[in-house]
Amino acid sequence: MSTGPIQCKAAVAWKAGEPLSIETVEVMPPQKGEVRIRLVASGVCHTDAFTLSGEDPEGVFPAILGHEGGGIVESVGEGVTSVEVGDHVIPLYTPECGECKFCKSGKTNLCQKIRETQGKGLMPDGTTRFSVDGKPVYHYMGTSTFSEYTVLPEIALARVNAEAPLEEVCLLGCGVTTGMGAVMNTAKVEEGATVAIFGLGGIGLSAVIGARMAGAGRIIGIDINESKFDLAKKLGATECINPKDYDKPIQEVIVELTDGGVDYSFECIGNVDVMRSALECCHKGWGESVIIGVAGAGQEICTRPFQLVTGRVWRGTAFGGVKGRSELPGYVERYLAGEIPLNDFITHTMPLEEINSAFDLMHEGKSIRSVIHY
Ligand code: NAD
Ligand code: AHE
Ligand code: ZN
Ligand code: ZN
Repeated sequence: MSTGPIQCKAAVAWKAGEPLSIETVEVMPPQKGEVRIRLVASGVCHTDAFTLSGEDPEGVFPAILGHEGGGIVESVGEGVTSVEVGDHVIPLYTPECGECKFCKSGKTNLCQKIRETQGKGLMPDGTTRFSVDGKPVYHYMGTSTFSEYTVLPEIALARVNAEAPLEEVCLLGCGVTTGMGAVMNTAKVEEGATVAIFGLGGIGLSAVIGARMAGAGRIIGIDINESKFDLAKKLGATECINPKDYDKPIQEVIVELTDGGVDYSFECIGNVDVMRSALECCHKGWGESVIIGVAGAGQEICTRPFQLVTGRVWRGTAFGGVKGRSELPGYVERYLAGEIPLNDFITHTMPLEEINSAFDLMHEGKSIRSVIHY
């Protein structure tokens, strides 16, 4: 049963563009249909940096960022039946209510039951569970994992096997599931296919894993930071190229390398110019490009419509098309079976007090994933 408010440490983003500040926050008990969890670990994803930068049209401040967490249920609100105190859970920024038009469609993982309030940094009842010295602090992506405790709607929690270390499977809360799912669910890459993956960070490297699992014949990794190439090759990339090594557009280089273009491409950066390259390196008649990267307010993609008229397809994906409550526990089982090398992604670990160094390492191109241990 739920208890009273908890005082704990959290990293608060007071303003866009400023470092996070470690504060004592008050976390209210879970209300009807809600669950309070104690975070054990949280990865730092580029989307956290994107929102902190001020580029996110949905960014509200002050807020507690973080959406790649793993935790243990501390208390449950009225009516909660699907999880209980002590359960190991992964927060879901894409919830799964099972009842809304989207959930019932069988065509998408984008449950919309609480999307409106989530995008405003609020719980479904339109209020926040966080405050500092009585001043309300917003939620982020419905998860706010950069806190020792957070509150989520029950529909935004995946209950997972307690044998899995939360310090590793937290990465399944966003990055690794997104990249693998984009390849396997969104594009449905088939055996023997030629694949190009733009951006070899946490998302792109997970797409490499997905492409290897799908049996792709050629997996071409593209990045301007060559320090990413060794791990990309270890995980399954058959070749890696740096656009800076060529004096012509990278799409032309890839079309030449692949006898007309790739079957599938994935943009894992959030750069609208690279999104264009990713589409245009696809094979005429059938090549499909999937946008994973998130671009800032006011940014737009463009290409000649002729690219689509002649058979290329442009798609996008969120959380790799994965339905969190029903499908994420299976990813954890695949990790436990040794199929998903999460440890390869964790280049740095640190306590919450050092969270700003995780953002520095990301911007310097030195990390794949930093994981905060609480
Ligand atoms: P990251 O910073 O770890 O990796 C980005 C990589 O792109 C880096 O290796 C960087 O060197 C490379 N890069 C940058 N500019 C480049 C260029 N011009 N050409 C080639 N490579 C370039 O980021 P991440 O955590 O892997 O996230 C990647 C993107 O995916 C971000 O935009 C993030 O917001 C987005 N994302 C989307 C979803 C989703 O559900 N759609 C989920 C998670 C992350
Ligand atoms: N708020 C941004 C969009 C951000 C965005 O696209 N987020 C992805 C997940 S990124 C995880 O690292 C997502 O799930 N999108 C679907 C959704 O409903 O938000 C903006 O541009 O407004
Ligand atoms: Zn993310
Ligand atoms: Zn739903």
